[in-house]
Amino acid sequence: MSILTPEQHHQFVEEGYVLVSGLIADDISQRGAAALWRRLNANPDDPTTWGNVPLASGHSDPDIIACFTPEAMQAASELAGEAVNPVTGTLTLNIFPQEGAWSHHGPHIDHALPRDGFKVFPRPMRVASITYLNDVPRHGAGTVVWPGSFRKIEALAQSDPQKYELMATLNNDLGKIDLGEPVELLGKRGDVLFYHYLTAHSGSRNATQTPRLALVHKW
Ligand SMILES: O=C(O)CCC(=O)C(=O)O
Repeated sequence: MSILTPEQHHQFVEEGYVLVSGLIADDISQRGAAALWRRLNANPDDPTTWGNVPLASGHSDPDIIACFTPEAMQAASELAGEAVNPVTGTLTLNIFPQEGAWSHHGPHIDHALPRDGFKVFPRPMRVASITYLNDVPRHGAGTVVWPGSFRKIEALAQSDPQKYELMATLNNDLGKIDLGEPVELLGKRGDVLFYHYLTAHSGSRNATQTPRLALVHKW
């Protein structure tokens, strides 16, 4: 039986992303968040402990890894089109409150660092996920996505497969196409965003007082 609804599958196919609300049970995401705070050596209730937390860090704490629940793994597998590998460690991206106005950082695609040399075809990953470990209000560092952008980016790649052999080259040329209007995704702890490997997306500034904690995992 499918864990995702036909509407959720449809959204992923049409728009290149889907935010699955409440995919992670509340007690599991709560324990995951508490474990991540411990691992970051910071206290959610004491902003004086937030200063030295790095933006990105890898973790394999059992309570964090437990957030990759059977339901989340099944959803990832459904969208990947094949069973995804079990998770033993994950990257976390934690965006603490920042001074100044909210903005996103501009669109990018993943796996596009020149030194990595990832190719566009065949796809270098099956599906990407971002699991939110706190509620993400407006301007609270929600992920920004460009709906349907994966089709336009794929068309650009196919327009000159030699030129666009590498993800890095394709990423550099995103400015050449009209990606349309972006959407700032808002959510709750336990929601999981899945997106297609060619979906343009961006992190965004955190203009609230609440840190945004998330697990970022790509299969
Ligand atoms: O932190 C976010 O919401 C976006 C993360 C991102 O852009 C990425 O993982 O490539």
